Amino acid sequence: MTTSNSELQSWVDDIAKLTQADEIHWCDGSDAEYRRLVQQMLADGTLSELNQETHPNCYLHRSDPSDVARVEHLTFICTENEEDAGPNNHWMAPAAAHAKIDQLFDGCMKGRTLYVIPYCMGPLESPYSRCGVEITDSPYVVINMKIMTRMGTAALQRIEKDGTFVRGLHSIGELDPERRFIMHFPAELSIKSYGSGYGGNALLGKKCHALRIASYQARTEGWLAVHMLIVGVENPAGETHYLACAFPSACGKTNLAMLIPPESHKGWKIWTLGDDIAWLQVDEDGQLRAINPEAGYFGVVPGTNEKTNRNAYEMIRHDTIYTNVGVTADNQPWWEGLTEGTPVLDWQGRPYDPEVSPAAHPNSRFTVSASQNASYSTLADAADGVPIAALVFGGRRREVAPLVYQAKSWAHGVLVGAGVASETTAAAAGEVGVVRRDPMAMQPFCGYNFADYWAHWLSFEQRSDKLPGIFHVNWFRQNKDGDFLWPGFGENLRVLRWIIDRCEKRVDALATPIGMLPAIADIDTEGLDIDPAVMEELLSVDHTQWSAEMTALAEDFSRYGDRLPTELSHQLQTVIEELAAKDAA
Ligand code: OXD
Ligand code: MN
Repeated sequence: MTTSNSELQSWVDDIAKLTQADEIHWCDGSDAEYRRLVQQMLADGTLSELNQETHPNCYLHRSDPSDVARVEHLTFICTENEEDAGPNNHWMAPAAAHAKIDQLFDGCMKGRTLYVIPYCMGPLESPYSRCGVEITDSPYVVINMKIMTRMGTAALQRIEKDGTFVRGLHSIGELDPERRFIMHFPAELSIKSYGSGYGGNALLGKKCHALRIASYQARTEGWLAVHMLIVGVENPAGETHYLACAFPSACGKTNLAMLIPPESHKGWKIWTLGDDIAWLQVDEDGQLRAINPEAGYFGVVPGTNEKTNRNAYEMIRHDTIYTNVGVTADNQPWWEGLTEGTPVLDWQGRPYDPEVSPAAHPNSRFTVSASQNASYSTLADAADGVPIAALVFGGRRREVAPLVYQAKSWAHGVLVGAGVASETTAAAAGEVGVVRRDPMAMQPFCGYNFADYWAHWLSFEQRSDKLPGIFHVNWFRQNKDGDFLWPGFGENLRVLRWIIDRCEKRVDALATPIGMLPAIADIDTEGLDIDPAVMEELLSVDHTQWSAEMTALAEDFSRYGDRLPTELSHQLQTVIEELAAKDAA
């Protein structure tokens, strides 16, 4: 008997039998275990050493070239009723899904070690945290989970105390894209993932547990799992406000979480609590609080440099696992966007030829402990999380969305979140600038019908009269020539300051049909070389474009039929009517 939790013990026994694993290893999460696995992977070629002088304890993993990203078309939510998964998910009936995937697991660990990874999502002592156990045959998954979660003996002790855990079964299988599935069984709090070693498909604590399964569990338990960074903004007087911000991918979430205040903002400090996922709870005083369920960052490498994200650039110079980057002649990691060094090998280990491939895969990743970040907040370990002053949604929009606006109410804020959309970037060939709807930045991650998710969000208004303000930002407005209107990066602090001033009722705003906008004078542009006419453009609301935007949103909502909350339709209708009334006036 390896655990006093008999359900866990018998599940591990059953899986060992099904997969016919050679050996079973219960992970204790120790540094010695990590080092042992690294040595084993260096010996079998799963990892290679990077330059240990310039990058101590940094390793490179090259994944199978067919296995470099999340696979949304192979990701399923398996609920008894298809409508419960909603039009936002791929669905399979649970019995059919189990049958299909168990057949793949049958005998798949012959000759391999089965690792049992007990992990805790969130601080070990927090009532808001939830635990899981991942079974995997991939040591790469074990070492990544060690960085990304609180993993090992302490987590197992908590599981034995709580008596419950999310079950995640994973095998890399043959890494055959034809034999690859990521299945979620929300009612059973379980996940089965086969055929991929890629982070989002294989590190089951992250997207599978902390977003898809947690969003479902949170609905029954009265909290929210969201795709949001958590950041603290400290002013020169020492007051800190915490914001949770949701953005689709390629919108600079990690950069915002680690923002470096510009020269003009002496005395301001930014504290990172999380860069990807937040779990939100209302406390007994009605205050919304957030924890980051993760303990590390699994971030996109290309583009990271001293200018775009100095904190990230520095934190990945040691004790980091790199996946799918290029290397220089002296074995340093190299990626597009680095200002020094020359790659000699690309991410597949081939001689670098820019005609053939970028040096680093565009989705190459770093895995690093959050504590290595210079702006890391120790409150990321606080059992009661941090109080949230504002929730911020955003997208990449060349036009339409102003630099910042505030929702008129909580319910209107849910509409603002449900309306999040973002333009695809140059990385997606042939589709540059195409607007994709990504409600709450959760399109690939909501474990149930979005209509029910929005209803759950709306229900919070009945739970508290102290909910935070909801805002929308857009750092990506462009002029007709395609130049960005707003400088972005550290200067985004100026916009966060307006948001905080609104929360503290220190500044007025202008009411418009789409929400409350800043007066131009209320965004501090001191020291910025920005024309007042540009600020005017950044803070304008084009009624024709907005009417079209609301029509597109109504069309998207129509997919949800009767399940769409009446309150959400009402909020949308109000914006449409106010836009029409202004036009008529
Ligand atoms: C991520 C993602 O990796 O959102 O965080 O895809
Ligand atoms: Mn993410």
